[in-house]
Amino acid sequence: MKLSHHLPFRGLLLFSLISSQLCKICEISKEKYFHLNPLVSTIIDFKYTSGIQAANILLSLRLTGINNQSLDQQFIQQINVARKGSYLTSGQLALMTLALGACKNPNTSYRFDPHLIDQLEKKFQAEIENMEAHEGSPLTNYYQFSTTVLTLCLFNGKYSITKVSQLLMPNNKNYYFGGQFSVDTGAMAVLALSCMKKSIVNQNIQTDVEVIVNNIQQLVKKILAEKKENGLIGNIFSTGEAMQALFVSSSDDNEHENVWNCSQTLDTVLKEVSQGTFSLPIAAAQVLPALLGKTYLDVNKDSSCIYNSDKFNISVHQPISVMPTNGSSNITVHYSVKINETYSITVTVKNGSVFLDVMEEAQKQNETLFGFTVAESSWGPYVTSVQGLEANNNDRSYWQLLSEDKPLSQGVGSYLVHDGEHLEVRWSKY
Ligand code: B12
Repeated sequence: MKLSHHLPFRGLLLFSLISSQLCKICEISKEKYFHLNPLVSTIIDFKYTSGIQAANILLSLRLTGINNQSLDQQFIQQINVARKGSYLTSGQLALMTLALGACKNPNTSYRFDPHLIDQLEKKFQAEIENMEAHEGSPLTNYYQFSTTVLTLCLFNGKYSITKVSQLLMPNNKNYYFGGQFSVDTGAMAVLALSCMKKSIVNQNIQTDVEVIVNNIQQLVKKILAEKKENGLIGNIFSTGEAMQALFVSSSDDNEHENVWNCSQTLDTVLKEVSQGTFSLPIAAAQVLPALLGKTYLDVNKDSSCIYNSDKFNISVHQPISVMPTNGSSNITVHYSVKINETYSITVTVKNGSVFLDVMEEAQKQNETLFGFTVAESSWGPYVTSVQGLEANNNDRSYWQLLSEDKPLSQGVGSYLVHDGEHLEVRWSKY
């Protein structure tokens, strides 16, 4: 009796499992692999990486198999140093866990440490408690919360599926920054939810499937709504993870194929690769798996690492450079700090300068109005305060970067400024 009651459901689950294995993945063809060389060179130029960069990079190399044993060990060591060194946020620990557990290094001294999962369960709990105490705001953000859930799901850690399904509802405020849907955040949530769906199916659990599938479908709609005419999804830096989300969810959303032309997206990304857009190792690491048809759901702690770097003609000594060669002439740039009032200055900097150079020049000329601080992060320097006013996660405040009144898609350390441009740092809420 009990068995027959479960039969239609089992049929549905089986169908869902089979169709989820049939999901459409487009990847670049072997003849085009050489296009990836600049990306790979940037990624493995490990001397420039911090702990969290190392985690993103190792994860990317292990998923794609563009790796060798000595590189693998160097990155593991770097991550282990970072792990023990300082306080880690939930997302940082999750990314390190994903990277360290993505496959098995044959050297037994690099065995996966199961304590990572216990520690991550505590981080997950702390995120939940913060949301309960602070009107739904996590300690970090939903990108990190979703990465944490994804990791616990992949490594069989403890988390409440029901709670997470409710929290990852598509209308949640944490998917938005200043009213704008964050494609990166939505993509990470789709990956987490897709893993949860798969594990529910495997364990034959009935509850929550509908909510999870509905969340995936709605989030995918929001991601696809951010698709641009040239095929990018969100911006160039969110496109790789958005592709991963679309790969794993195509069985939950039949409209995919009509709405998304995967090869157009691939072509546009490859064009950007050739133009040096992915000059930061973390940016290169985040886009690489999708270009080779891989997703974070391919992490498998029980499989042996593949060392297949010979497939690519890797030139370790030629990472992409963003700095143009002509640094001798000067340009004039207008710069403003906006809190309630706007404080403006015009400065002269060398051609080829980045936003940070402009801020430094302005600070030199007037420390009171243009004094600022930055903190080093995996994406470069992050502006933490201007005029002594500090950004704060608890009240969702930050210093937004703009050019000609439009938000920038790069940080102060990367964005190349132009002659006559109007730059601004604006005290904002997200
Ligand atoms: C959450 C988030 C934010 C939050 C950060 C605060 C918070 N509550 O966590 C807010 C909304 C404030 C934010 C701001 C900005 N962000 Co943001 N952000 C993200 C997001 C979605 C997740 C970051 C994260 O938690 N990573 C995981 C953890 C484990 O890594 P982590 O290194 O410890 O994370 C920290 C840093 O990434 C830092 N951070 C977040 N954004 C940025 C951007 C830059 C340029 C730097 C240097 C650091 C930084 O904050 C994180 C939490 O402490 C990423 C998406 C992605 N793909 O990574 C975009 C992303 C990193 N952000 C981006 C950008 C462009 C910005 C802004 C420059 C936007 C703007 N026009 O002002 C500003 C930063 C301005 C400044 N003050 O320097 C880009 C960077 C692209 C690039 N090539 O540099 C990304 C990739 C999004 C995208 N696809 O465009 N961001």
